[in-house]
Amino acid sequence: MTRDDIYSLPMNRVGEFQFDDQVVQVFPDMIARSVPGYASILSMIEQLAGRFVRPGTTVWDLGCSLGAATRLIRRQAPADCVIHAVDNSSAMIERLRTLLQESSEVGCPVELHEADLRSVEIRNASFVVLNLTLQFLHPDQRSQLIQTIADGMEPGGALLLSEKICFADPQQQDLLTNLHHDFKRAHGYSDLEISQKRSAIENLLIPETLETHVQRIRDAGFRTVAPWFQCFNFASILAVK
Ligand code: GEK
Repeated sequence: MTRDDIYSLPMNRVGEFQFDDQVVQVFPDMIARSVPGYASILSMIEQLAGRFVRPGTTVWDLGCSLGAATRLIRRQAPADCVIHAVDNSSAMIERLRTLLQESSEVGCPVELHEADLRSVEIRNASFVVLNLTLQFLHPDQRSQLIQTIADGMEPGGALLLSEKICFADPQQQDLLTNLHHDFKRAHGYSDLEISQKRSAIENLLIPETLETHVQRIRDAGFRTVAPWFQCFNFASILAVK
């Protein structure tokens, strides 16, 4: 795994973060050292796939990056399912295509889509994953996407939403932000790297509160909405239609 040192040297001007070739090279290391609980969430996605993916249905991994969730879900999916892995970064999709071709893993078909997740037509879905992706969509566009997912899902199907979250209470916000930065430091990021990455991503990744996410999912018609995981300022919600 190539180590992420993209922000290790001082930059005159920190440009906006992009999911380009440079990021693709280091992505597994970057996400593991930046998102507390990432490995635990992935492992639970596999467990949830075992429960919710139904024969003859579709599965959607929206903002799939290098397909970490897709590859785990595939282990659990019946052979007559189709997993749709969607990402609008061509660098991510091309690398995922290569990883799948080189892999000896077998399972149901995986269709790769280099596309904006707002443009996909979801039908006959039993399991939809938005693992750390909704946060990159403008907040005004989030309800429409969640409604599209709800409408395209079979009764009993599940949505897994993981996000970086924020807090209404300023003291809680400060504390959990500091704990997240401690996590990054403990995993080898310097203060310079933390601060330059923050500048690169702050206008792109817009966190909302857990309550806002839960309400939006309820409003879309999911009958059970269960926050099931939180580590500092990252949380994951399971919603069943
Ligand atoms: C994982 N789920 O490893 N349409 C499609 N893709 C998008 C859009 C969009 N509008 N906006 C962002 N992306 C993965 C991790 S990473 C999380 C997800 C992170 C894509 C973007 O190209 C990137 O690959 C992914 O969403 C977010 O389980 O880097 O913090």
